[in-house]
Amino acid sequence: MKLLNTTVIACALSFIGGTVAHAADTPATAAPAQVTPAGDGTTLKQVRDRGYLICGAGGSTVGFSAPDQKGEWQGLDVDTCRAIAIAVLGDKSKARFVPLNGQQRLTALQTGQIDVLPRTTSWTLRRDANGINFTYPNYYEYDAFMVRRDLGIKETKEMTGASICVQTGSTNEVTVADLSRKFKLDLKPVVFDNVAASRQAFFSGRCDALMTDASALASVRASQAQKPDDYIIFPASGNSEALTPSVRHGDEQWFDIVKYAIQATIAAEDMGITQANVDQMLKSDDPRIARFLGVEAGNGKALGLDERWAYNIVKQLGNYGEIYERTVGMNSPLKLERGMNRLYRNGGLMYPYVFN
Ligand SMILES: N[C@@H](CCC(=O)N[C@@H](CS)C(=O)NCC(=O)O)C(=O)O
Repeated sequence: MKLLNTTVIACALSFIGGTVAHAADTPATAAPAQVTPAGDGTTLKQVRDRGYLICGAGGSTVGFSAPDQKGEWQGLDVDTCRAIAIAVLGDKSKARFVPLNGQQRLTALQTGQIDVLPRTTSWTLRRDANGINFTYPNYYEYDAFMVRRDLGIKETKEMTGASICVQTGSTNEVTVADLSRKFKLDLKPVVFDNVAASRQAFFSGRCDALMTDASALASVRASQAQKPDDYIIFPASGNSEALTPSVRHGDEQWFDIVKYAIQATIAAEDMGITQANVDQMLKSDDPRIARFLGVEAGNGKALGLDERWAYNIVKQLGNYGEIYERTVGMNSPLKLERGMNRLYRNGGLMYPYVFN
């Protein structure tokens, strides 16, 4: 096994920090509007007055959030943002996206430059305790390494001395250090602020491995590798992480709205409500479905939303399973198995809350 001898480029390990700026290499459809950090109930009013929702996004991970060839944002995190826009404003086109790197994302949320952060962000104790409220996971994940197949490495314990391209301010940066310590691997992190630069560095041979969420690696391999078959991906730590959209502390109503907008996609799948049958379901005599779709009023009023908010989400986007398959699953280039992201009744971790 031949490993590259590299040095660390930059290494500011930070959970929260940095300033917000547009990534120069990723198109933005919204300038970060100046928003005052919200107190109770003010985010809903601000979003309504503004007329659109502002979401923090990755910008370069196809399947989660990236503009397509027409410049339209697509992905699981993008549809999560659209679901919230639909709940609040009734229209999926009323969502705008600000690309943020790993270090910028939490500050942008805390300072009110974005309304919500659906950006492959793992739910962690220190983030949670530092001004962020995580809502409900939209993707359960594990971390992984991607290496060139011809290196012949197939598991973490074979990585001794390897150089690892990794993002600043990510959970992955911590895990690389942990793995090195736990298994005495002498891993050499090569740390980047810019996700595009880290991927480019890996493909140009600057690092032996690229380390991040397994889904992001599948995305990078499918969308950026010249020959995807030349690379293998294997689990890094064996730990799982819940990628979870978050809101800032201080606005409980907004917290509930975002949580239930995500939940609505999961509950719809659980109740068998799809984009194709949702109009039919309006006539259902199942009281649970009638309440969910707003045929029987109450849920909308409780959240401060239109009674048809959940109906509108399913009508415009589909349920969680439909969104999953379209963005990262079998109907997408990534072809990721549902795995942990199946409904609980099918052996997964996604379970619906009670909608009454
Ligand atoms: N889930 C991890 C990693 C998140 C992360 O940094 N993801 C990479 C994926 S390679 C990223 O920077 N993505 C930016 C993008 O999606 O464009 C965390 O919350 O720290």
